[in-house]
Amino acid sequence: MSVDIIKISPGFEEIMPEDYRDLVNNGSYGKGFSVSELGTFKELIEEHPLCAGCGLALSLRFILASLPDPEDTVIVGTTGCNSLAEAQVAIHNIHSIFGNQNAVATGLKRALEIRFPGRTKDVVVMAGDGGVGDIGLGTTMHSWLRGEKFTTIMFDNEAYANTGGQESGMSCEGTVLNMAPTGKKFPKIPLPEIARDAGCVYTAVVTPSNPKRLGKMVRQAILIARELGPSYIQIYCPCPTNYKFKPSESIKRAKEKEKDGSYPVREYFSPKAKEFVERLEKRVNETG
Ligand SMILES: Cc1ncc(C[n+]2csc(CCOP(=O)(O)OP(=O)(O)O)c2C)c(N)n1
Ligand code: SF4
Ligand SMILES: [Mg+2]
Repeated sequence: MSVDIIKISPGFEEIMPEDYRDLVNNGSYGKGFSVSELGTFKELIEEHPLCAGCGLALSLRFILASLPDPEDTVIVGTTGCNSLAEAQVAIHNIHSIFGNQNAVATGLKRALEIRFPGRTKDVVVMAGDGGVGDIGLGTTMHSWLRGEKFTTIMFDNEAYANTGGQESGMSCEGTVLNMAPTGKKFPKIPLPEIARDAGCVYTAVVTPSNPKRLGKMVRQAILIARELGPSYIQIYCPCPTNYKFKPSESIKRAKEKEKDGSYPVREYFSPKAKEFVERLEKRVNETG
């Protein structure tokens, strides 16, 4: 739970693998790097097993590089493609039973407040559209309705990808997938709007086509959740494997969906969240 945990005990520097030394010495722990500096520090994610061109893997990299305090963050995940990558992440993370992630995050956030009074510990849920918006919707919604102070991030690949391509509530109407051969009969769930009505003080809908924009939203969402209440980020994650396009076309696809209106990038701030962000920005401008 602290940067001290990853530090190498005196006398063991020579024995630890090069990779580990690199992470401790050059990683983003405690240094406040931003996503635009990727490539200048050791990343928090190692080689992962996700498919080539996976928009979810790319988004995860950007999120990890944007966490305000990675050393004081706990990720709560659940079954889905992202859970296969979370084992490679050098941040504390919990794998909860499918759909339970926001209930687990609630308990964890409250326990951390009791265990570490006066210290900031960020809890961030990261899960797929099936986990957040379908099978876990009950726990997701109730954490929002209770005003729990953590961020929920949905990797929205518009399918149950991990299980071979079923439609999800977040698939668009008409979508044909391996296991939805006749096309989805219902429209996409308007979860960002539901999140707002359920009490999220900040919501963002975005794609990984612009890393800086995504990074800013992630940071904002976490800082707002610390102070004010639940925040929600929904990231379109192109899935070349299930949607059957070339891995090299993922970013192009994300940009097309932004442009054609099927994935409009947008943000909502409650009045208090707006005020909070303006204060933060003012402070950053004043201190340079
Ligand atoms: C309680 C429970 N129900 C169903 C499953 C089977 N299951 C595993 S992953 C998954 C779908 C995951 O979809 P999503 O959350 O969108 O993640 P993705 O694989 O698309 O990243 C399902 C239904 C399970 N593991 N546990
Ligand atoms: S199936 Fe899709 S979402 Fe899952 S790892 Fe492959 S490209 Fe990514
Ligand atoms: Mg999915």
